Amino acid sequence: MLDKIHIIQGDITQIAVDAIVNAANTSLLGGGGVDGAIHRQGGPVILEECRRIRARQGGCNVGEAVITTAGQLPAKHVIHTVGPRWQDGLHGEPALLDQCYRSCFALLDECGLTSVSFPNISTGIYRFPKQDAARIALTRIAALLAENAAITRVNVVCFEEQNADIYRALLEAMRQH
Ligand code: AR6
Repeated sequence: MLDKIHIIQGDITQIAVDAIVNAANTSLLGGGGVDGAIHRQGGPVILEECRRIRARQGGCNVGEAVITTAGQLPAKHVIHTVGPRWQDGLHGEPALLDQCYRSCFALLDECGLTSVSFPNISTGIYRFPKQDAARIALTRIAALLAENAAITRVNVVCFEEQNADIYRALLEAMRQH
């Protein structure tokens, strides 16, 4: 399973996969960080679809996920999930971050998608501690891969070198066990 996980340092918008995950907010109307990059590169069609989803269900709750087209991106779909904003760790932030990964995998399964790229959800503007976020992400991704044999590739795309180092070290430690 762990051999299906690839740590990549770079820009998630440039990689062709079935779905890239966006670290969105509950409004689904765009923002800064990776959300801004995805909407900028993908074009207005993504926002149009987000608006339709918003009209139907009133945005997206923290820990949940919705799927749209990927517009002009090389990926086929964008899965928008909303990570928790870090307060002090006592407001359910770890469980909510874990739930983001579960929600994304549920959509991959539902839509029959087999390859996905994740950004480091919540670790930018939402300030989730990077090491903790990486542990939660990799533990959950490994567990979900064990349950879903159809997924052939999971990229964890780190924009920052520091995150890439954290993820590589953690994945190596998981391989040793
Ligand atoms: N490719 C991959 N990762 C990226 C890219 C990129 N092109 N750009 C930034 N990152 P953030 P959050 C990394 O702030 O913390 C938005 O305004 C970044 O270095 O994008 O979940 C939303 O609308 C960091 O490691 O998302 C929300 O309001 C990671 O992506 C809020 O920010 C996540 O950082 C969500 O905050």
